[in-house]
Amino acid sequence: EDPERLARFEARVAAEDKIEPNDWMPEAYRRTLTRQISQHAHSEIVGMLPEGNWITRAPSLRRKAALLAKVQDEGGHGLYLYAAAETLGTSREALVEQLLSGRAKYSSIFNYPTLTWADIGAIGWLVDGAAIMNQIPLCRTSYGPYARAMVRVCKEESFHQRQGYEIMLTLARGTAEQKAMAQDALDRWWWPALMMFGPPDGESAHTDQSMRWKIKRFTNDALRQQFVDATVPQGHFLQLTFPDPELRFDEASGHWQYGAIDWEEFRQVLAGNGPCNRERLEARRKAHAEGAWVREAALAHAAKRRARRAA
Ligand code: FAQ
Repeated sequence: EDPERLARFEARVAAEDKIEPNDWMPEAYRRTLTRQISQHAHSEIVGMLPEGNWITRAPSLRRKAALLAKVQDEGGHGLYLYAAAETLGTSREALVEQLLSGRAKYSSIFNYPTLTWADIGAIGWLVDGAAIMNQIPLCRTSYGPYARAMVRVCKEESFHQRQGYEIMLTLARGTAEQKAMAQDALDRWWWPALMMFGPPDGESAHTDQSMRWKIKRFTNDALRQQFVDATVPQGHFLQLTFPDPELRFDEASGHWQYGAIDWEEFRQVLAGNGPCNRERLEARRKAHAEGAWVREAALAHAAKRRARRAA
């Protein structure tokens, strides 16, 4: 790679200039962004499945309308992010094919099942809460189309987080049975939510380079700590208990200290052995196959219009 062009690129990144699709960029920058943005898009699309499972069983019309809107937002985020990834030169068809063939990753969190209605509350509170913590800094990421996409996505995520927390609050103030459901959901989602931030900094393959390119603005562990600090008081307000006997406030640092994360579980989920990996990919493959006629019809329609315009 031309050292002069590289130096110019690095100077622009250092000056907080946004890199745009037609600008020169190092191939490795393009590759890692395509990887991260497409994994993010896949996560949104696969992330519709655990919650979609509860749309028909939401306990009231109001809850159903809010959940339906949330899941539709996630579909929108996915499409928005695929479009941002495409500006880097890989087609959406190719990216989707990487997901369906099992070669591309998507967030580990969506391989866990939603067993009760309280899980919908816990997902909004914890999973969207973690997503916001990770995505607010991405509004300042160095690649323009990704940064701009994140602004809108974050606004919608904060509505998602509130609808989840409000479900938790209702359950936590409800009957003993409802409170037990809320506690059980927190017990099952807490540790997987902490894993969403990725491996510890010492084992993170991409963090150093991505921080230098200002793709990532904080490390995985820094964001995980911010999330714990923000979320523990919220859980205490609900009068729920975190499934971590080592969780304690450290006066000296001003942070909540947490116990050891089971990274073996994380590795297993990434390797395809989580509780729902197979089911999730199966659902996506089926939806893709059943949507083939829509893609064919859209192409046929576009071809007809082109022919009419040419005539
Ligand atoms: N799950 O070197 P690092 C949402 C992979 S929120 C699976 O640290 P990096 C909203 C990583 O890709 C969820 N894989 O990697 C929603 C890499 O593998 P590779 C999506 C993970 O990229 C809410 C390897 O491990 N959000 O969808 C995970 O620097 C509710 C080494 O890791 C985003 O994608 C994981 N948890 O940092 C929807 C945010 N963690 O590619 C529905 C954007 C790591 O070398 C309902 N992404 N890996 O094969 C990011 O900020 C970063 O990509 C990180 C990982 C922080 C996720």
